[in-house]
Amino acid sequence: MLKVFDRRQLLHAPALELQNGGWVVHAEKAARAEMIAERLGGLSPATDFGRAPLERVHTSAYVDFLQAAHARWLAAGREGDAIGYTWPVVRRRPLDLERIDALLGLYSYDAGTPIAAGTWEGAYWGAQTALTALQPLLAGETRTAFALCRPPGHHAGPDYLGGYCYLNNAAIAARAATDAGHARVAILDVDYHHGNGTQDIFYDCDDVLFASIHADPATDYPFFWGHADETGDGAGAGATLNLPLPRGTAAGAYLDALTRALDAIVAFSPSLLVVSFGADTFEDDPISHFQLRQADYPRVAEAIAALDLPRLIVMEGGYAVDALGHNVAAFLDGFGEA
Ligand code: SP5
Ligand code: ZN
Repeated sequence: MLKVFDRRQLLHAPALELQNGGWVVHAEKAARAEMIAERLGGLSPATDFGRAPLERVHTSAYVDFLQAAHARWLAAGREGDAIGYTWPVVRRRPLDLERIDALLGLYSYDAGTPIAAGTWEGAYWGAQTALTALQPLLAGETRTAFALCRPPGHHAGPDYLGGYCYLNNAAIAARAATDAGHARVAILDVDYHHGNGTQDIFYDCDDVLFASIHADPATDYPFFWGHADETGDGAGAGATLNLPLPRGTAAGAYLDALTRALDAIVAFSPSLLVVSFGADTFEDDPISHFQLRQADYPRVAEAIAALDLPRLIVMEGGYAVDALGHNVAAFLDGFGEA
């Protein structure tokens, strides 16, 4: 199994996020990736595929913004991490605003996702990590590849950041796979949180299926997406499947939902699978409320492996830092490859 990790991702180091009315130490720490890398070993660095594959899922205006945002923040006389405080919500319209605060509002949807000095470089190499791990799958050289991406990606949409995510690593890889000739690609999202960015990117597409198992957005972030009645639009009608589960869900009900998601993937008949894997479904995760144990992760992986599709595993969330390396290793073990 090829495992890709690029240390330049560690340059992204946001300090604080707004949670429950106060500023707290940011949960998406560089130590997360370091713990996983240390536990796994045998990792390869990323190759540079440039900006073009990023712009197949994100608008070039958004990518330009992300690349320049922190410099604009400093130029406005600020210090520390760039973060918005005004969002356009329903009256959003195409105004040509220049001010950094307006741009931060325009291109983001939450206050948990600051742009720090190293964010562009970290996120850029996160996307390249996913693209690098995809290559041996495109070449038919392996069945399983793991992209140790950080920052995560599944909350980042066509033209917005949020949920600790800036560039949608899984979506970039999925689109690169269809561009390379895969007629249909499925994305299975098993992070605790709904992958709203991935859903938005492919909502009207018929060549990428998005299936997600996540905490019910009636109680959990990101609230405004991930409800069961969101099923896709236009040509993509029926190519989005949301399976929200209540807080407290443990392995039994989780694996039942997984069976439903896998059945939908089989019915779609893709030739490649991208798995957005978050270990924040773990019982001891500090910001999440499912009850999966470490021993459940190989069972989840075995069910996915039984589809017998080439699969790219892309790292998303998981905030119980001490257990994270072990949970990821347990998941990867379930694919039965060295
Ligand atoms: C990639 C990913 O997992 N992103 C998650 C972003 C979640 N951001 C908001 C989390 C709010 C959790 N509030 C619970 C506080 C517990 N003390
Ligand atoms: Zn998550």
